Amino acid sequence: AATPAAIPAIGAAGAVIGMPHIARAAEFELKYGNNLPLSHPLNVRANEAAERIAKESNGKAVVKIFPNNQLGGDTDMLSQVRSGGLTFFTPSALVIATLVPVAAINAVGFAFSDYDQVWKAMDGKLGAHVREAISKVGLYAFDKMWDNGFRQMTSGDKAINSAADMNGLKIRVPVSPLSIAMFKGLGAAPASLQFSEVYSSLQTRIVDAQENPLPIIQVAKLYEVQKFCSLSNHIWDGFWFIANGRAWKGLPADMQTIVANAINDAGVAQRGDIKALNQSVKADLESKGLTFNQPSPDSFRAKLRDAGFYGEWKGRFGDEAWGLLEEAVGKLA
Ligand code: X2X
Repeated sequence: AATPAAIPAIGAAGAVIGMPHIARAAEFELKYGNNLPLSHPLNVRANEAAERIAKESNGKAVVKIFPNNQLGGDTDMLSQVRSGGLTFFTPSALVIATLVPVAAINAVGFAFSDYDQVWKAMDGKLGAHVREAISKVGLYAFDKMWDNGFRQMTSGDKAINSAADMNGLKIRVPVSPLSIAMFKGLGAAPASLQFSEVYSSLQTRIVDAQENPLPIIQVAKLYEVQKFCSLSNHIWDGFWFIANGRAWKGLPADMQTIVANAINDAGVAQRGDIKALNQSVKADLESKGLTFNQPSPDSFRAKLRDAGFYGEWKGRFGDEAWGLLEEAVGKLA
């Protein structure tokens, strides 16, 4: 096949390069990997941040983005950012919790009811508590968490109207102990799979259902392999933008400022994108064949309570983190 003469934004390895016209080698080459398609706001805004970093650093710092699991799935990228093979990674709170358990605190089932609660908590004491825990494993977490969204359930055979419909349901969840515990508590048969495997596992019916925010269902084309979408809002999920601790400390202070400002500002803009998409995506997904329903949270909450989910996870997260969560959302257990 002919090689196009120049696709300026795409490097040889498929990486998107912040400022490709800068010919000399950058002093600081920062590799960023993530698990989402290029069209997701996470990548759109990260690309803007990369351009700003190249410009403001006069080409000294260049961020190369490896989207869409090009460098492996979440588990691989998490070990790469720990070893320094990757400078930056954006794991969901659910996923970084395999390393930093308290990071899953925002994902307790049916805790947050809206974005005002979410950002007050994550930009406030709860987020600070989690960032502190992330720093203890040698990673640096930027101040502003990025949005994944409220997670919704999709299924292939029948709509999920209440917790009773979840009995024995084979549902894919991220590689995360909290997700497994929660869906077992709901009576389902959850399977942990990396995001890179979700589309094919639904297509081949290894699992019958999955759960993700609407913008991901759209960009990953999950409507092609699912029929129903239940607006359960069961978990609020966000991405921590993290850096390898040694690489971060190795950047001079002026570079740290440029990079942190660009990434945090892009994160705040990305939150706005997801909020806007939440309004518009449903109609698009309906036109592509998904049938929606909106169940009451009551039967799900009651089932989780009866299964001892809240009591168990209060114990696992500890009184301090649980107290900060309840400060934000009210009494849970
Ligand atoms: O794997 C998922 O479901 C995703 C994309 O939402 C996360 O990164 C947790």
